[in-house]
Amino acid sequence: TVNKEPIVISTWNFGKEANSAAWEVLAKKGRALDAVEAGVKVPEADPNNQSVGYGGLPDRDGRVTLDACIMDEKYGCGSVMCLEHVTHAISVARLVMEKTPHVVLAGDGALQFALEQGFKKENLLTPESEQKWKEWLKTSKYEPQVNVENQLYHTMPGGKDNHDTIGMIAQDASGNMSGACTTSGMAYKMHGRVGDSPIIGAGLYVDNEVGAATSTGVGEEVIRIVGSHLVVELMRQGLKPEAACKAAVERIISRNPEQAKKVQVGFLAMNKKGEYGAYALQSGFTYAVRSGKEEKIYDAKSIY
Ligand code: SD4
Repeated sequence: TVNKEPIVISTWNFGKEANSAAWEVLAKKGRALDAVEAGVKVPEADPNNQSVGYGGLPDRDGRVTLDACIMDEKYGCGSVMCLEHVTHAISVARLVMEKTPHVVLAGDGALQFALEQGFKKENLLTPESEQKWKEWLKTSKYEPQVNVENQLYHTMPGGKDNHDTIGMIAQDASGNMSGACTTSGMAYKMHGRVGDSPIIGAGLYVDNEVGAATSTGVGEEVIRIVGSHLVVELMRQGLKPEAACKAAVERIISRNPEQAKKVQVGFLAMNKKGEYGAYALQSGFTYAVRSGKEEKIYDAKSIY
């Protein structure tokens, strides 16, 4: 049976405020797609959130580059990768889906499209984020370092600087599901680096027949297993959301157990019954739920 009581879930503690914005749409029997866009715009615009949108930590060249994607109830999807100068990457991703024959726009082309659609060119690097970057430059070599992202993740487990991509999934009063995922990506990444978040099937996947999933953490690990799509397919085979998320996490471990101990990846999923669950490699992954029945932050179970 398909759940028709609206519900929204999203990654990390700040998902709570984002869920509230999504809930305003859902409570009025609005569309899940509109709800997830409205929801993730909240952290995108928050300068205190240094991992999404405005105020996001820059790459090692000092440039804030955003990754985002959105998916509706009919396999419609849109994505922007490495987009600069526009806070609401998710809204640009939605317009890629609705106004172009394409699914993905990247870099300069994504910016060009956004400006044509009326978005204003902004500076996304706040003084606070610039300061942190300059501190980072003092000790970090200004050249690609193998596993620098892993070191960053490792030193900040669940920390503010790196672990806070928002992925959101909603189900509306018609029982339809949609999802959105948006991030400034890994702090101090190489310029041009794209994570899992804007890759359909990796950072997000929605199959309105089955359910939806999203991910957060070291994107490289998620891309290798096409994580969110994997979680959805496991739910199709009958696994509950939490069990499906756990199986995806175990897939990451099976590839390289030593590496998996050092990094964080978390999955969050919901099925058509409105059942939800999550699982992470490391402890510290939290997610927020809002429905007619509850407004709550949960700690995800984890392997380590
Ligand atoms: C990325 N998955 O760019 C994102 C980062 C992230 O919490 O989730 N941070 O790889």
